[in-house]
Amino acid sequence: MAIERTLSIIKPDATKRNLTGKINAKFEEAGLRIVAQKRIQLTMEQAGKFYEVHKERPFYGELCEFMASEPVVVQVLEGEGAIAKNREVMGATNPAEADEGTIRKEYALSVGENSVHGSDAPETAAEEISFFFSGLEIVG
Ligand code: DAT
Ligand code: MG
Repeated sequence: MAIERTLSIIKPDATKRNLTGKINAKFEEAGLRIVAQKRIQLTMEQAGKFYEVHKERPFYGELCEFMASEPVVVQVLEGEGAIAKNREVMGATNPAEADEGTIRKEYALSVGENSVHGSDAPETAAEEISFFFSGLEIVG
């Protein structure tokens, strides 16, 4: 398995509850390295652009408002098979369906306020990383 990079976001419900460190510990325990990280507050426009793929879904407006409601921590995670590994550590989208020990099982409040985002494929990972970071900001 190749070394990959993936885009992760610690969402407003988690930053608000001061869970950044606990969530980062889960990534590091799984062998994912945080090779870039910053705390930002998204505008509605930026949130809308980031989640454009979901614009026809009924929850799109609510999702964008939530993502712009409080600061988020955006980060690049690096490691062997990082994209799939991160999805494993995150757990299922709906915390009620997430496995024990996953971030969403332990910390998510609901399917909408589910604490973390992670890219789902190599193409989306590359696009999402460049949405937030320049090459100079990523130090492997
Ligand atoms: P994931 O974040 O696991 O990749 P996704 O890409 O299907 O999930 O959806 C993006 C986000 O949209 C998800 O993290 C939370 C929100 N969402 C998804 N399904 C939802 C639903 N049924 N109701 C409310 N929000 C939802
Ligand atoms: Mg997704």
